[in-house]
Amino acid sequence: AEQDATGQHKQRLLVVANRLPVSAVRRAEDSWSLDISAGGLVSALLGVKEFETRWIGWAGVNVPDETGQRALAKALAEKRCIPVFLDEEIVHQYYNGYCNNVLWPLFHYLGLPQEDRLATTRSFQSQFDAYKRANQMFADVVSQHYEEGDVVWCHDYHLMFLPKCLKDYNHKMKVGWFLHTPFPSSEIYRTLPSRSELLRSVLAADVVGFHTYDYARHFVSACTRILGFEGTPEGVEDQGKLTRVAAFPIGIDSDRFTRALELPQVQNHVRDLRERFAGRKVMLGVDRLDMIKGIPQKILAFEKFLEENPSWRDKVVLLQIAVPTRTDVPEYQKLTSQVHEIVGRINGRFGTLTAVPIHHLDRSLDFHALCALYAVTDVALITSLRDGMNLVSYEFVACQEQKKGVLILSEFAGAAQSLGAGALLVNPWNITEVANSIGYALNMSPDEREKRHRHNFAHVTTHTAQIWAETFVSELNDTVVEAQLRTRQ
Ligand code: ADQ
Repeated sequence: AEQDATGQHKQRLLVVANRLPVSAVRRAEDSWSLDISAGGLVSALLGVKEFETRWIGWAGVNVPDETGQRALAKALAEKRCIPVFLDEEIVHQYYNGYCNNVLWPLFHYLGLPQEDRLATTRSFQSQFDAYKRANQMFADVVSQHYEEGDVVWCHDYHLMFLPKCLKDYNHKMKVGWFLHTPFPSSEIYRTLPSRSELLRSVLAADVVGFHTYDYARHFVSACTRILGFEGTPEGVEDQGKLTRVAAFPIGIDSDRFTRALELPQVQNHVRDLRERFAGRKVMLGVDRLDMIKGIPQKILAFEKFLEENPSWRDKVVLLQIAVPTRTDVPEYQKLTSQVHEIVGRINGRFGTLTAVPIHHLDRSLDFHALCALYAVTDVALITSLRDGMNLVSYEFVACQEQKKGVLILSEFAGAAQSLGAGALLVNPWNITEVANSIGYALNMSPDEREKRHRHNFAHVTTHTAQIWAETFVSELNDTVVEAQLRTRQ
């Protein structure tokens, strides 16, 4: 085990998430090559220096044979990762089914699947059974590796059943759970057939965290209305047992972005992009291609702006970078063709022989290209219909020290609560309002841009991912586990 500066053994933090932060490619029967993804959680947890971190999760590949499993586990161990092996049927029912077809849309206010969407993956009940089985498999792996004194941090809507499984295994285990999506109003949440069982399981954790105070409040009211438990300023109480519920807004590793902007290859990218779009203002959208991101609504608002402002038509370009995700879910395939159709129509309508108003890319960009794009952007357009936080808005702000561009941000993204004073907030469903905001942003005075940017930049550089992780983990570590309290009395 690692030691800290005073030579003491560091406490271990077991981070459990559906996906490990690696992508694994099989090279031979017993050999794998691994690529660690540098984004989000990984850089957040690099900041938590007083703990030795271990990752537990699914590697994203089906490995049916034992030789392959053993080889993968060995390769992952070098990266401090521990695999949970899920077979194809479980992935279909648990991941594609219950997680992405039931919980994801419900938590983003899109409601439960109707019959036709459900039919492709059988019933709620069989999906929920698979969800519980999968969560139990995660719990089995955690318990095999758990040592007394470890702190366990469970992530996201995939693992709502995990806190209970872990406490059943060992009630002394310190367990935290954090939700990266919104938690919806209890009026939406209570349509979920397995609503009580999931709430009870989450409440088995010692600390339950959300991005915003609103999500925490929605969760507490779901517990009071559905389970009849008591909501207190500290959290949720049932027969003297308190589960701490609080807001822990995530951030980004802003230094990673500001440092990247100084690299020669990023500056070359910046120069190329400036030349490419000389004489035009650049508007940017970067999203996973997901219905919650409001991409069709955004493009329609841009169309309305062009329609009403002919003088801008050859002076502005919208770059929409949309990385496809969950491509085997039919809803996502439908969204892709819908977006292509709208973009094609608008480019046909307003394009010329030499230029089109919308560049739409269906792919992800590497980190350096992304930083360069953020840096040359005049107006970022983020129109999520619902979004837990939205880190793209933070990344854009981090890269704008020179340009001081404008952020147009959906009021339904968690980030609206932290960047609201600097951004232009919009209701993404109101196409007219978004079109007007585009006009306002493009014409904004340098003074106003500077003032708005200062506010956002100060927030993004002080509320970092590292501070988020540290705050959550230290709050968790400071909780006195109920069982310990009882034994002391
Ligand atoms: P996401 O829905 O994935 O995350 P977001 O917070 O914006 O949304 O993070 C996306 C990340 O992927 C960003 O780091 C971004 O740079 C990257 N990305 C997106 N599109 C890309 C592209 N085309 N090319 C390259 N990179 C791209 C979920 C929740 C959010 C919450 C986060 C963290 O839905 O609301 O903020 O988790 O908790």
